[in-house]
Amino acid sequence: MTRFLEAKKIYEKIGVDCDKAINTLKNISISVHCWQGDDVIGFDGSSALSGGIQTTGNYFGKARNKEELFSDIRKAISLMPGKKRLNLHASYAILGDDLGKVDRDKYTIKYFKEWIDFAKSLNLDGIDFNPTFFGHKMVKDGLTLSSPDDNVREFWIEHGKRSLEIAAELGKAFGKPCLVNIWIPDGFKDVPADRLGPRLRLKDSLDKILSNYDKKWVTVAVESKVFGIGVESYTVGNNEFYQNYAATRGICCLLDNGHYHPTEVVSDKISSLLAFYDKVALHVTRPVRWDSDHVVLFEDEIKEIAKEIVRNDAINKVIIGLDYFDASINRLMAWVTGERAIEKALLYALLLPNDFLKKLQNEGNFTELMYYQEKVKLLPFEDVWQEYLTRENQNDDYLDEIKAYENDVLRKR
Ligand code: RNT
Ligand code: ZN
Repeated sequence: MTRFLEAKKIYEKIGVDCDKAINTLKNISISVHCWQGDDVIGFDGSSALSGGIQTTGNYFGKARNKEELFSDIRKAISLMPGKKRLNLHASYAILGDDLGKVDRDKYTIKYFKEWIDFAKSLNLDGIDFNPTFFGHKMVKDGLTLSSPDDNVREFWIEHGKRSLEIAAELGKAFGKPCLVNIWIPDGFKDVPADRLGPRLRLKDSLDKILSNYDKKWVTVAVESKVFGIGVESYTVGNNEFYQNYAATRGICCLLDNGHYHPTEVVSDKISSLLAFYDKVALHVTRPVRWDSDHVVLFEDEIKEIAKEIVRNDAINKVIIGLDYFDASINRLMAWVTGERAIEKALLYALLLPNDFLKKLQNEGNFTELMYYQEKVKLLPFEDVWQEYLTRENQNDDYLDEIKAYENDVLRKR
């Protein structure tokens, strides 16, 4: 008997159907971020990251232009099992002759047409979109939408509006809503003298951006953060600000699991939001001390996040996106390993006897609950994972594939 068939029997004993789990997993769409390929630089003139986010390392072979990034994404996606969308930042506009002439407050769908064709050529399930409020000269004193300078705010409000227009076209192009996630870097290194002013200005700017957009094709989320590098003391868009903003404006929250205090966990926040919102968006990442953006690995918190999605019947409510950037290792290896880690976590969660465990909790049978929660950790998960990969025409040898690509392509850059 194959290892999978044996594993299937073992899972059956605790009431879990492995085929059902695999079939569910292959339809969960993961939004793959374009920005892992070039250290979040983009195509529209920026040369450095700013706003509390940073890539470290200078592993060779980084994508330097559209052709290289397309090639790298194509390769990385080919090694990722499951259904995928593409997550684009506005800074990846393909401006052509308009480079240096047309700024972010004037972007239109025409600068993203090639991305649509590219995503379609890869059979992706859609494109998500992010206005880029960083890496630009109109970030003044670290502020964008919360700036006291009217011109600065006005520029970024226009960028936000353009982004929603572009997103509506992206949504239509794939026949499903495009997620627009708003993250701004605004904050202060040291103790501010006025905490309320910037927040009131942010609230007003967001209201202006959202005053008119196509709700059929665009889903809007706001992403909070606790602090960033160089913005340690105060973040304008913190968790409380955005949760209240989203609740009162009928939009959704995006939880980035690197954006909270180290003992706070996103896995515990998902259900709180599900109690009030139809949709919750995620940025899946891995925080390490002060960094919020390490490559996702198959670790406890990612499993716990996946459990919350699966056991609360929230697969169609939670919009999953990836968000990490590592320049110290092969960038494709980072991309693929992170995507596979969330896929693994979802499969792991789908292979748990969730109803049975819930029942034990509701009966107050915490003794057995502990016993079973501990027991399920060692079930033959790997055999089911391998079977999933086989059915997705994948295998575990992506190291060799990436090494070959490194030698044939990256080394020559
Ligand atoms: C930054 C946020 C944000 C960015 C991307 C590039 O801390 O997590 O989501 O990482 O928009
Ligand atoms: Zn994020």
